[in-house]
Amino acid sequence: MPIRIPRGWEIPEREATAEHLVFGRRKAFGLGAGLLATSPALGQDAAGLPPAMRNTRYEAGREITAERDATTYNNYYEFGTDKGISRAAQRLPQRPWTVKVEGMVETPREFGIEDLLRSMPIEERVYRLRCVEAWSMVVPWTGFPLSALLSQVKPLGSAKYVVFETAALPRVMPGLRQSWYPWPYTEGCTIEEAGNELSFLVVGAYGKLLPPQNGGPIRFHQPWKYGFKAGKSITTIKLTDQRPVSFWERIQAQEYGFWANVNPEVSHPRWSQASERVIGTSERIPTRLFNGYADFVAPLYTGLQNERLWA
Ligand SMILES: Nc1nc2c(c(=O)[nH]1)N[C@H]1C(S)=C(S)[C@@H](COP(=O)(O)O)O[C@H]1N2
Ligand SMILES: [Mo]
Repeated sequence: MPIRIPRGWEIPEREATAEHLVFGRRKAFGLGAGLLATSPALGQDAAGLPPAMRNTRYEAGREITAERDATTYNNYYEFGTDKGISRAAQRLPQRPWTVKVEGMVETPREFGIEDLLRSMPIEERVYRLRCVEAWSMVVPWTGFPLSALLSQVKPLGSAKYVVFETAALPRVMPGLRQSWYPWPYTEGCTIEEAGNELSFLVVGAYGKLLPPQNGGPIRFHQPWKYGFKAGKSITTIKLTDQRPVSFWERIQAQEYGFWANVNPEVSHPRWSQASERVIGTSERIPTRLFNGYADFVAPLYTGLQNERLWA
């Protein structure tokens, strides 16, 4: 830490298929009208999201889930316990929005979402998402590596964990009235996991600003872990030497642990994790170890055999 991640547009030409460029802040990027006119992906709703080239290092190997499915089938308990919260979530104000990065760092800082959109190495990654409930999708997220943000604040050598705290706004989140839940929704990972190249802070999806129901304006995603590890609508990122007890672990530690790495051979106490239901089709497909990302992340867990690494 910090690890430098090559930006999508820095990968060799032969690897980059340059699928689509998303032109948001046209003026800010000084793009001429000619270029804009030739861009097929130019869409009005892309305003605010900087140009993001797809990083083809991360192959999903499956068809991208329809945008409509990914943005209307959501888990976001602050808005309700069923999947149909997308309309209710529109009440979550997206601006102004700041993310505090604090705790065991040399220079604690508060970042405005606009600053992050301007200054971070933004790229698109098509990642698989596997929920612990045994369904999955494939989403083209726009964002930047967590390590790029952490290098701005310089974690201290004593920092061992990264904790994500997410928004809790009773005025717009009816779920918070269910006071037996340990709000705010909090998640975390080790500093080594945080530094892995796959650990991604997401600010967009499908070439648009990330909609609130998917965790707008900023959420986390580690595609080798069950989806509940991916905190939505993050307000604070804290570096600490104490392992955090996250939202689901506090509710039911036997079912939802700290590590929560995807493993088809380790059943949830109440159901099998061997296969998953693909959202948008009625297909069932086999689940893969580390959700298919073992090449990237398996080395993180050498020497940790005594930990409960799987959910
Ligand atoms: N703040 C918050 N973040 C959250 C959740 C939540 O209820 N609240 N649900 C998690 C779960 S269980 C999953 S599977 C993913 C779902 O992300 P998606 O709706 O974008 O598919 O978000 C995760 N992040
Ligand atoms: Mo989930």
